[in-house]
Amino acid sequence: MIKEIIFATRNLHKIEEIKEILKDLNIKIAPMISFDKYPKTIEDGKTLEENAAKKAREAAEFFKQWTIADDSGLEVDYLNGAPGVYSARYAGEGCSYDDTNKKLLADLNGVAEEKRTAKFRTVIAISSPEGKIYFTEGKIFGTISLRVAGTSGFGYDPIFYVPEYGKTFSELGSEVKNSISHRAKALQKAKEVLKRL
Ligand code: ITT
Repeated sequence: MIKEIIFATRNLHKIEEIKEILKDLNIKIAPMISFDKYPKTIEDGKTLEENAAKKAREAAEFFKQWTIADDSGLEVDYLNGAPGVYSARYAGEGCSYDDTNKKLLADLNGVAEEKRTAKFRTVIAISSPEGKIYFTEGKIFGTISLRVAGTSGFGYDPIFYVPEYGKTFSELGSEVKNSISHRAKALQKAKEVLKRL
């Protein structure tokens, strides 16, 4: 099994989550410091798969190392799957998490609770140093809450409501989120791939 892997992300919350979820695997997640001189990947793919593969492959070829990347999105049924692959910049380039949450709540203003169904999807791409890609995927179904609730996590966590628990991801906290989330499911599958490499 490989001993070390670079996680090609600039999102510190994702680093925390992946370290927690992969902690029982004897594999070092390379520190973000190595990315200081590394140019940001342009996420211009039309799908989560395209963007995840691009992030992983560019870093793998640059560092000549095994690399893992995550591309995630929130797909809201009432909005025909938006924001999806555009989740990070839903309220415009450089927008904050607060901006995207406000925009989504405004777009769903007046929409009844039963029509606010949504899912989070994560695609993980693992790239060999030569650019061969292995994909895994994870999903979680929920609804968009009527207002923000809770403080933990990041992104859409304060408005993503998980019916089985009666709470948003932010209210659930990282331990529960990391046991049921889209990213957790994709990473559990990625773990099986990593064990075989
Ligand atoms: P990297 O590309 O550097 O990994 P990013 O934050 O840009 O980091 P994505 O391209 O996957 O990540 O963007 C997806 C956006 O979806 C992200 O900015 C958040 O707004 C949201 N998102 C992703 N995972 C999430 C999660 O677990 N909880 C809440 N929001 C999430």
